[in-house]
Amino acid sequence: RPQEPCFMAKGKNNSVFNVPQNYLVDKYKPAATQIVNRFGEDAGEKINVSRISLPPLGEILDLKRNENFSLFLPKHRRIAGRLIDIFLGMRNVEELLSCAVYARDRVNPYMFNYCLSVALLHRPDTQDIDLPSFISSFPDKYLDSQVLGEVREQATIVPDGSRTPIEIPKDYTASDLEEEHRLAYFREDLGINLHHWHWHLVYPFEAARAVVDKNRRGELFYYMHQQIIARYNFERLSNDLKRVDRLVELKNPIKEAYFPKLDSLVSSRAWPARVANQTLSNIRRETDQITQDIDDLIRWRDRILEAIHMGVIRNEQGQEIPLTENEGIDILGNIMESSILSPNRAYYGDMHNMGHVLISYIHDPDHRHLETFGVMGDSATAMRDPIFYRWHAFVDYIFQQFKNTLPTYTPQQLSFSGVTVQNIEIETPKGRPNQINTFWQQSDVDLSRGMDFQPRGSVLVRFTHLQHRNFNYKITVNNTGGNKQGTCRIFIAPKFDERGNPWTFRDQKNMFVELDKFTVNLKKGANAINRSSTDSSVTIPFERTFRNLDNQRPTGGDDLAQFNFCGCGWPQHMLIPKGKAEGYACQLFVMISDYEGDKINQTTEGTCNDAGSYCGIKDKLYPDRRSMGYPFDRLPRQGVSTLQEFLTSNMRIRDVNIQFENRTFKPRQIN
Ligand code: CUO
Repeated sequence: RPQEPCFMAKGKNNSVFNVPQNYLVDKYKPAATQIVNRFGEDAGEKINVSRISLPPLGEILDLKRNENFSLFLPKHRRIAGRLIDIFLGMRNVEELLSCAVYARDRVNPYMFNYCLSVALLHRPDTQDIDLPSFISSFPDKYLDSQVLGEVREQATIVPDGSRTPIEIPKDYTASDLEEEHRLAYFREDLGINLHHWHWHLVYPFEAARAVVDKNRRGELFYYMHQQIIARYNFERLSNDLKRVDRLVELKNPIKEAYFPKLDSLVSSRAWPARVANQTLSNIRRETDQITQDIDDLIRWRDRILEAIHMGVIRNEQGQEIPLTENEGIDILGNIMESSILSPNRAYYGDMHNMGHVLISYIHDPDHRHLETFGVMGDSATAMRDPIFYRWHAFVDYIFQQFKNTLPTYTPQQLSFSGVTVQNIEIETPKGRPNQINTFWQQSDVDLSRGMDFQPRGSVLVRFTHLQHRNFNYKITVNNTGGNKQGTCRIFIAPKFDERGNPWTFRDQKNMFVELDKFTVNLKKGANAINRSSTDSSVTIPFERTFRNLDNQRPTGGDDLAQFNFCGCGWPQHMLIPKGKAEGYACQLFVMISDYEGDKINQTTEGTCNDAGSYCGIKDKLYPDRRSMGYPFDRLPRQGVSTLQEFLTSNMRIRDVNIQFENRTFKPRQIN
């Protein structure tokens, strides 16, 4: 197809796009030929972009290119939804490419990246196209702005090949005077923040219904965030801090401060900070088309609590829908978040999202200072801020109120006839039995994709993160019956509370962190189950969290399909909480549940299927029929007050110790 003089943009493998001239934004048109020459010189592959009849972008362009983009803002959500629909509506990949190239230089870059990512994840014809790691597209959302300055400097001065990694200090957002800073390694972990971004990318709360309406997505919103709070509390106890206080009084000063030290490369502005003891205000920001009172949130909370205690919600038509034992939590998740699946957004509101918004505008509620939102306004950055956990502890508290109304599990429901877990052990090669070792590790990640400099070449940034030694679970199960299948569920929790006292079951159940879940085949007699910590159904491997497509692109087929969707998954390096230098007493819990009650009839092969616990499986049903968090998702039956009393013979606990060594191991290179 003949092409006019074209504009070129650099892609991977040094590729360039041949673009029809009318696709250029006006300011580049006079310089089209020079631009072609500049970018075309060392081009490897040339990709022709066809001319199509382009859809009007209209309101999508209201968000300027140098503004920040937040999915929590209703207006941004709405226009992002439009752009997603445009991308999804393209008839084939060729048209999608044309449309994306046309939109790229006009639309806000954060929004463009988000919408195109959602479209690529959901179009049937783009399943073999991989998404670049978000950190390499937008390093500014993850890294100290000073480091980005150094990256630019090094890229300009030092030739590729002679560059040395730029080290990010482990402590850069605060000092030890601030006790919350003890948790910075968790809150600011690159992998955790990437997981959270991906989770919300896979489970958007507003877009075409077919995109939003995934199996049990409301319940997964509850469970994935419940596990974040459980993990955070585990880390807090490991650092001699008490469990996080939920944000109850929305009108009282918020004692936690946070200074993110991030600069947006898109807006060339610093992300706003929050000083200690700031107070939320009603917000009224005309440019963002948002007016929201704190009292609205309080009203929504009370209506939701009323629905929980009445056991029914009222939909928009005024009909009552019962909150049932199995599906109630899914409805409630969609109401609380809220998503477009909420049966009555007008009445139950948009509580969790608006909490993010109110908090993120605490510093400029009426836009008089022309400031944008803080880190709580973006799912890529929200988990950095201590207030995220206080807000989500509050959200989780409401979910737990619902769970507390459900019938408790009876011993008959929990047990598995003829199956006894006889022994469980943790084994680390050359390590002590039932001890897990944690330490600091450094790793390098290449940031060159997200930085605008010439000539290119990799620039490595070296960061320090928590890590643990890989270990194995060794589980012995006796089966007095014939061949059968079970689901092995593995959790861990601290053995004692903040005061050093043993837990009551009703408190400890919320502390259990899921480590793994997998199907086992049991034969008659003794069965030895061996499982590596690296096979966890919760995590994705380090390389996938940080993948850089320039160098790590798989060759095709199943590898590529696996590689695609699945930036969602808890980072493997954060599987195990930090523990303590003197050792930290924990309880490992293993249950073999009856597969007949767990089974979902589907195949899970070929798709990204290895981090199902928190992320589900792409285009499939959630791979476990039980309530998420089972068996710790409900209050215990009458008469049970401790974990020991809760156990049936198909469950077992074992004391394990998490031994933290305050030593930093040298880097491995990611790409
Ligand atoms: Cu993931 Cu509040 O939902 O951030």
